[in-house]
Amino acid sequence: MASDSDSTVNKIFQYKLVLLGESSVGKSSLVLRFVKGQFLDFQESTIGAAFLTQTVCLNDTTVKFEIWDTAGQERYHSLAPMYYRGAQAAIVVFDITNSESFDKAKAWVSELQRQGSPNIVIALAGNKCDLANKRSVATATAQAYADENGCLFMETSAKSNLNVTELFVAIAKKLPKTQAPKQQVHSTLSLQATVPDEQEEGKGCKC
Ligand SMILES: Nc1nc2c(ncn2[C@@H]2O[C@H](COP(=O)(O)OP(=O)(O)O)[C@@H](O)[C@H]2O)c(=O)[nH]1
Ligand SMILES: [Mg+2]
Repeated sequence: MASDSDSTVNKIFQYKLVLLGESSVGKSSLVLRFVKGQFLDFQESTIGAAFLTQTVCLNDTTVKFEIWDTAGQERYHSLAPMYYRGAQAAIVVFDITNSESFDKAKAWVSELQRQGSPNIVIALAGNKCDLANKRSVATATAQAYADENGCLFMETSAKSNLNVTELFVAIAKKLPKTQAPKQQVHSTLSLQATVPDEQEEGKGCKC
């Protein structure tokens, strides 16, 4: 009989993750890269928020992310608490070529620390690191800020697919696995979730 420790049994944990950060830093592009493996040079700006899901497989657990990709414009700021409320994880994105976007990211981290879930896992992503020749935020500066504030930190590029899956996997590993597993399935079964039409489901597990 299969037991919890049986290697054929896979526990699924589900978490709400929100992306925050100034407009145009690449939030939607990071999600598109992670969920669909695509990149668009002319990514349409997000209106309100978009919802997508994707799963990652760790050794003996599967982590399903319910991803809320928010619009970065200031006029939508008052809506943000709706999306980060109850989120167990957040990715706060800035653009390494834009130091104002780093200031804005710091403001989001403070807001999450004050008003987000008590044990929220926050990851700071310095995106567009393919544009290193236009860099205006030093890696060491962002890393030091992340360390001081207990955040994960990675430099990413949605364009050249650098550290995108790695970022989500690092978050998946850091999230507490204490909630009741959503369900247990044998690993030979395909992990097909049913989602309403307007939601986007990532194709396949990012294993
Ligand atoms: N060079 C480069 N451009 C990027 C990257 N990520 C996003 N972009 C571009 O930056 C612009 C804004 O991206 P978008 O994902 O809409 O940003 P959002 O407003 O934060 O969701 C788009 O033109 C993207 O193609 C990246 O990693 N490198
Ligand atoms: Mg967007």
